[in-house]
Amino acid sequence: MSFITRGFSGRRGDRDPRLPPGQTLVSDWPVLSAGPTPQVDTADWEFSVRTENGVHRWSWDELRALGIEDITTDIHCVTHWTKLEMPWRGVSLDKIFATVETDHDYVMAHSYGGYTTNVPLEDLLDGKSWIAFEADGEPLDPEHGGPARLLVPHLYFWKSAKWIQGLVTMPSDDPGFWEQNGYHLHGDPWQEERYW
Ligand SMILES: Nc1nc2c(c(=O)[nH]1)N[C@H]1C(S)=C(S)[C@@H](COP(=O)(O)O)O[C@H]1N2
Ligand SMILES: [Mo]
Repeated sequence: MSFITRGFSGRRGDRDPRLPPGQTLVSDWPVLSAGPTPQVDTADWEFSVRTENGVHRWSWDELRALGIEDITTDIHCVTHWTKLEMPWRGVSLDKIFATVETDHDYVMAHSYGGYTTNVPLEDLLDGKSWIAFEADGEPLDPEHGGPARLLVPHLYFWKSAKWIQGLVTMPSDDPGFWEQNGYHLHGDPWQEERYW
């Protein structure tokens, strides 16, 4: 009896503290897409932010000229996989919002292909999110959201909209695609905000 108890608590003690509750480590990188992979050429690519005050637009080169950062972060999918210490490169949303004025507290992220997801603006600022275009030292594969995706690693990975096209600010926290289908409005993996 005591042998079993020790063995069990020993395994629990070995659990990686970077692993949120209910998550398991993976070393590969699963692909999860609700629809087909859109083909987006960087020559035609445009990123926009629309607020109650107007629209801001960036071409591929203009966005990258805002300043590219190296990021190393863990990612957590609501389907229970976590990938640790992934290297990414991208432009911080702080750089993008430096010239944007809004009184709205929420944004809807819109992707090429029609996917949407809602995020509070405060979860995108202060070094918490990026428009990412490289992962694992390579340009993002189209199936992983290339040429560019939103990266909000402190929330479940469904918030990291692949093939990002733009953000629209909102006065209220309206649900996006998965949120309308039962996923949590916020999605903090440490609070296990999976469904609602
Ligand atoms: N445009 C778009 N972005 C998306 C999705 C999607 O279906 N379409 N799926 C989300 C979900 S549920 C997850 S877990 C991650 C998966 O990203 P990956 O395929 O690169 O692992 O992308 C998120 N972003
Ligand atoms: Mo997901």
